[in-house]
Formats: sequence, structure tokens, C-alpha cells
Amino acid sequence: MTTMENPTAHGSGNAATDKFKSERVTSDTSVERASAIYKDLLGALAGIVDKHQVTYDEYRVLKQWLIDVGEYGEWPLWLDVFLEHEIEKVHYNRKGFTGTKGSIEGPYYVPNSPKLPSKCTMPMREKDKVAPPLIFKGQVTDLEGNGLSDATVELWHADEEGYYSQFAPGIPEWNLRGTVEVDENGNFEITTLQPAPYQIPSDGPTGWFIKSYGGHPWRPAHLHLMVKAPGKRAITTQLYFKGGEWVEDDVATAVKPELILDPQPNADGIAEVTYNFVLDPE
Ligand code: MBD
Ligand code: FE
Repeated sequence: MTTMENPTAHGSGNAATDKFKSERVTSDTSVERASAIYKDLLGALAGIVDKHQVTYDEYRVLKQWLIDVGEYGEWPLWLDVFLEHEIEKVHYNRKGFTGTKGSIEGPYYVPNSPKLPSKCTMPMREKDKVAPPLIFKGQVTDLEGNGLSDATVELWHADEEGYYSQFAPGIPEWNLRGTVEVDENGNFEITTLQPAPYQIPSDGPTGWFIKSYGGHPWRPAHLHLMVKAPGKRAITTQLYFKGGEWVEDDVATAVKPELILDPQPNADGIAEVTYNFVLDPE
């Protein structure tokens, strides 16, 4: 974990890279499949170089930038912003899901967050409460609508400044992270904060990349979720807010219309929304 005074691209990037590296990943890809993928990958690159008559200066800038992305630890960030949504789409279609739609995990998930009861308040600091509260409730069910009593709803999101605990300095380890254990009918009621739009750090190579093509670095305000139950396919998803800034133009291309919430004030004037999760069988 990186310890630094101020949040920087370097700091959050390296924290995300360290987190990812802590688990060595593998895939059972065959030699034949690897060969076919590499051939198409290199063919696509060759086609781009030829189509745009890429110069030696541009090639050297690319080489420098690739080195910088690694040194800033920003591969998890860049890949999850610009590529993960395509992987998620293929995953969703190949598996034939019919339950709740998924979305990208992003670089800031941490497993094993503290368990919370079905009716709970997310761990937060006094200062986080400048953001308006949000009551987020619902039920986890199977495809037939039966409540799943053993389900868990893992929730993580940024604070009012757009920082995620464990990826920016000075935030309690599990701030705005928790694993909610639903009640005997699969219900949960979580009090948290309304997140703000998220800006990709602009002081690192992912930010430079966005600037170089005249793009914007924003994601709409979002909640990250992982919903699991024994014998069911786990889903990783995100929820957004109707009418929110950048909902129509997410830099990470991760918004789906089925994932947009429309909270309304309850009797106490607190924004409240119900969203039910439907899990496919394994
Ligand atoms: C995020 O918070 C996020 O969700 C993604 C996908 C990329 C960068 C930051
Ligand atoms: Fe996020």
C-alpha cells in the first residue's frame, strides 16, 4: 500500500496495482486460442499504423507513455476505464444472464469488507456527511422472485471528494465499504451517502491520454455492488442516478439504462430508492 500525504494519480494508481498484484491470476487459454488472439491483435495494430501512417515520433511517444502508465501504476485504471466494458459485455452475453444487468468492477474493489446487518449504515466519517444521505433498499431474489436469505450485497463507493478508501491517503480502511447480509426474506436497507461524479486523476498518464484526444475525465456518480448467494451466479454491477451529470457520457462507457436509480424523498425528506437484484442460477 502506498502512503502519501496528498491523493495523486501516482498514489492511487500504485495502490490499485499493488492490490491487483497481491493475487497472481491465471487463465486456461489454449495455445491455439492464444495464437488466434495475438494474430488478430497484431493485425489490428498493423492496420492502424498503416491506416493512419503512424510516424516514428508518434511511436516513440507511445513507447514512453506505455512505460509511464506502468510506472504510475495506472494499468488497472486505464484498462478498467477503456477496455473492461467490452469484456463485461462479452461475459454477459456468453453466459446468457437473464437477471440483473452487470457492469464493470473498476480498479477499486476490495474483497472481505466488514459484515453489516441487513438494516445498516455504511461506515463513514463525520466529514463525509456533507453529502446528502441516501437510503438504498431492496430484495435479492432468484429468477422466480423467491427471496434469497443467504445473499450478501457488497457495496463500495467514493466519498464526497471522489476518493475511495484504501486508494487515497488518510481515509479509514473500510470507509464506505461493507458486506451487507440480507434478512431471512432477502431484504436489505442501507443508509449511505449520495456519491458525487468521479473524475479520473488528471495528473497521471491516463489523464494525459484523455487530454491528448480532447476528452473529458468524468464518470457519473455511482455505487459499486457485488451481489452473491450460494448456488447463484454472482453479479458485479454499478448503479447510477437519473438526470445526474455524465450519465449520458461516462468516460468508462459503463452505464446501462436498467442501472439508473431515481431516488425520491421519503416521509422524513431523505432520498430513498428501492432496487431489487435478481440472480441467475449457477
Ligand atoms: C472508478 O471509480 C471507476 O468506477 C472506474 C471504472 C474507473 C476509475 C474509477
Ligand atoms: Fe468507481
